[in-house]
Amino acid sequence: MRPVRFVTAALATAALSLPLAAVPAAADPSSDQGAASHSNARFDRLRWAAPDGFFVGTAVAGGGHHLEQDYPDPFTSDREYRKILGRQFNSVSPENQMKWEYLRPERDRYDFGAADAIVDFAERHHQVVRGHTLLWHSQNPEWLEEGDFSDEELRTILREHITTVVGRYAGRIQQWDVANEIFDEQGDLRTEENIWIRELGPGIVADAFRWAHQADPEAKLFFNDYGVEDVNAKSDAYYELVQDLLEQGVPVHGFSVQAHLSMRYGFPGGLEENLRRFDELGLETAVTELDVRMDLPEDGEPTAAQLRKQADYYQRALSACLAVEDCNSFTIWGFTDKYSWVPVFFQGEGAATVMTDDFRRKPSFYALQATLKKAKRK
Ligand code: 9MR
Repeated sequence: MRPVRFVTAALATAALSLPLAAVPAAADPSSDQGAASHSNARFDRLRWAAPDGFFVGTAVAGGGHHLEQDYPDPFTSDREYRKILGRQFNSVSPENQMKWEYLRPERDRYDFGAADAIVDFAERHHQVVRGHTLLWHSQNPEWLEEGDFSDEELRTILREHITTVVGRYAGRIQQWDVANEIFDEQGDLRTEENIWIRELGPGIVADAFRWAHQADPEAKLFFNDYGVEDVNAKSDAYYELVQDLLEQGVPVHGFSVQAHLSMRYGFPGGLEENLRRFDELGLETAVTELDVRMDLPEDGEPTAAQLRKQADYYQRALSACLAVEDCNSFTIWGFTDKYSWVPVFFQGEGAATVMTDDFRRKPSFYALQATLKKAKRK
């Protein structure tokens, strides 16, 4: 079968007709000297298209579901993947490599190997890093979840973890997802699932922010969750909590929406309004894990209409963020379908990212690129 070329003629011409003078000349380590394909040209990159001070990021594939797939570790083994990662983005988020189960194989042993490699890569490529995550109910090591600790011990374990991890990367991580997914769909705290809240009470969340702030006063500290794109019970719960914490002087700096979207549902039309109400509280906001999954036809290939609809979701999510003053960070949860978590977790769904398995650009890639360029010109 002939591979579909997703480049529309109009977009390709627009990109190629840019004056060469518009292309910055400074050399950087992500320079694509020697690369033949126009798709690697500097002016063609999302990070170049982004307005000043706006970060366009991706998750860095590794750990988690990747371990069960029949390919080697993407970040360390896939050269093509690494090239695109370094060239297209100016922000990266470890997909799994900074979660507890990776950083803390044992109570008294940290393993920073994979996380360090990502932070080093990011610095070489002039990228910022979003740290993910410090307090969560999932992907915790067994010794922690099954351990028999007193409240005091648990508190010490969390405090040491945050101090050690945030301290290690102090000055090198732009934003931390301090607390991840602490509310359920109804807007109730996960008092059963989340070991910290269950054992130590809700006040531990504020402490986590305080400890993180002590360890790195520069890093912006975020609440991060899925299903909070719209104004709804869950995002209302964050809105209340954040106001309460700010009144107490707790160092909370940001609220971020993951945005794992599905074409089975309409686009969350309240996204901009929702981000704006947090912005008006004085917080930064961010889109941290965008992908847009779809039901795949029998042959596994999305139709042109599906790809157009997907591009529209990507464009609207980015536009909502760009429209809100302090929404400066926009991250997609992987850039190639090859490594997406979606088909592993949702049977029959997939094609959720902006590039095909073999890194061909989908309409959603061009939608992001065009939207960034338009914002840059303003
Ligand atoms: O993409 C991650 C995948 O590799 C892991 O197997 C999975 C395990 O929970 O976590 C995925 O990332 C999640 C992120 O850390 C938090 N928000 C939801 C993401 C998708 O599940």
